[in-house]
Amino acid sequence: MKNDNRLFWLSASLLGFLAITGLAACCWLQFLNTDYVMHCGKAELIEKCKTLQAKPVDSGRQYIVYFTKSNDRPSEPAFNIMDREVINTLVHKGHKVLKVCQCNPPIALMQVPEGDGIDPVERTAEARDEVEQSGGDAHFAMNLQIFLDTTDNSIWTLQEKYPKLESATSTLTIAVIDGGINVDQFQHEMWINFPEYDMPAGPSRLDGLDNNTPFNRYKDDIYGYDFVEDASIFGVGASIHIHGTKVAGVARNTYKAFIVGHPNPYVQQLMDLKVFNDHGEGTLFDAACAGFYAIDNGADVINASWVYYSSKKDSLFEQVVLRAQSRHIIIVAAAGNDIMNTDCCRSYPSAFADIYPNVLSVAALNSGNTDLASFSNYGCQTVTLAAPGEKVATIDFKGNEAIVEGTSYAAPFISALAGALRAKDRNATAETIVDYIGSQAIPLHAPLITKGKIDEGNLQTIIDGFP
Ligand SMILES: [Ca+2]
Ligand SMILES: [Ca+2]
Repeated sequence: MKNDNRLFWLSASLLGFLAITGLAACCWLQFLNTDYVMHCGKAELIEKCKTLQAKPVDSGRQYIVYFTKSNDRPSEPAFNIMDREVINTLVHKGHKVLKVCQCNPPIALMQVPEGDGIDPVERTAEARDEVEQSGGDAHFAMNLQIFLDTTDNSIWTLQEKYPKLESATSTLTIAVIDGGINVDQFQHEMWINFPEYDMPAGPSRLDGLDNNTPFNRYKDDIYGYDFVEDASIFGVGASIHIHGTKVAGVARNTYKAFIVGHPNPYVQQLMDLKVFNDHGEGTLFDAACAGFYAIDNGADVINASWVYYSSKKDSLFEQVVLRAQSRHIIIVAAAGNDIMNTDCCRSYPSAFADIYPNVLSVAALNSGNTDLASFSNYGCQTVTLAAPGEKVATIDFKGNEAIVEGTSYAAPFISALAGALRAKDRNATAETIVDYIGSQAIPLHAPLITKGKIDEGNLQTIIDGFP
C-alpha cells in the first residue's frame, strides 16, 4: 500500500513536470492519467474504504433531529414550545430522547422504538413526515461514530528553532474539539468563561449552575465543556486527556515560539471541548454540539484532529461548517492516517475543504519535511496542504515532553498559524486567511490542493507577509 502510493506520487511529480507550464499536476493527472482514476476504483481500496466508513451506532437506531427555530427566552430549555410539541409527538410514538444539545437552535439525539422491526431509515422518514405535518421546521441526520485520528510513536529531539512574531495586541481562541485537555498543564493559556469562573471563586466555583448572562445553558463551563458526559470538564469521570493534551501542546509550542521575548504578545487561548471518551470513541452528535458551542462562545479557530469516513456528505457537521463560515471562523482538520486518497474515500470534516472556503485540511509531512508521511491521507481536491506530522514535540497529560506523529499533530500547527494571522488582523475573513495560507505553501508536488507544505522554515515569512 505504502509503495503503491509512493509510486503514484513520484509519477505525479514527473508527469506534472512534463505537463504544460502552469497546469496543475494534480488536476491534470486526475483527468488524463487512467492510473489515477483507477486508483479510486481499485477493489482493495474500495474494500478498505468500506471498513473505514463509520457505521451508525446502535444498528442505526439513532438519529438526530435539529431545528431551525430558536428559543429567545434564555431561562427556558433550548426547545421552544413548538419544538417541544414535535419532540413529544415522537416520544409518544415510542421514540426516546437520548441527548439534547443546548446550542441555539438546538439539536436532539433520538432513538427509534425497541424491536419495532421497522428499517431505521424508514422510521426516520416517518418521523420526518410526522414533524413536517405538525408544522415543525426540523431536519434529520443519522448519528455516526467517529474515532480519534492518532499515531503516537517514534523519537525525536525537541524542535526549538521557531521564528519570532512581531507586534501583538490581541487574544485569540482555538477551540480544541478532542478527548479533553489536561487544563493543569495550560494554566495561563485556557480560554476562560469569566461568569462561570468568578461566581464565586474558590471551591464553590463549580456551583452546578449556569452563571452566564444571558444563559448559555451550560453549567460550570469554565474552560469549555464535556459533551460526552454532558457535564463540566471537572466532573466525575473526567478523562485522562491524553490525545487532546498533546494536540493542545502542539498548538502551544507552535504559537508560543512566535512570541518568545516579545513584551506584548498575542494571547492564545485554548477552549477545551471534550467529545471523545477514554477509548477514543466519540459521536458526530457530540462533535457537532461542541462545534456549535465553539462558534457561539467566541472561538476564532476550531481544531479537529479526528476524522470519520462517510460515503455521503454529512448534513449535521456541515451545519457547523456553514455557521462557522458565517462568523468567519476557520476550521482546521486533520486529513487522517490511513494512506487513503480522500477525494475517493472521504474523511470528514477534512473533506469539506473542497467545498467550504473556511476549512483547511492538513496532511502530515515526514520527519525531514521533504514528502508526505508514509501514513498520511491525501487528496487533490480535499486536502489543502501538509505540515509537520512526524517526530513532533509536544507534552503528555503529565506535562512531560512527548514526541508524537500523525495528522492529528499537523493540524494544530496550522491552527496556531491561522490563529496568529487572525490575531494580526481581527477583521480578516476566514476565506482570506485560508486562501493566504494556501498561497504560501512551498511546492512539494504532493497530491494536495495546494500541492505544498508549510513547516518551521516558512512560518515566519508567512506571518510577516500578512496582511
Ligand atoms: Ca454557562
Ligand atoms: Ca456555574
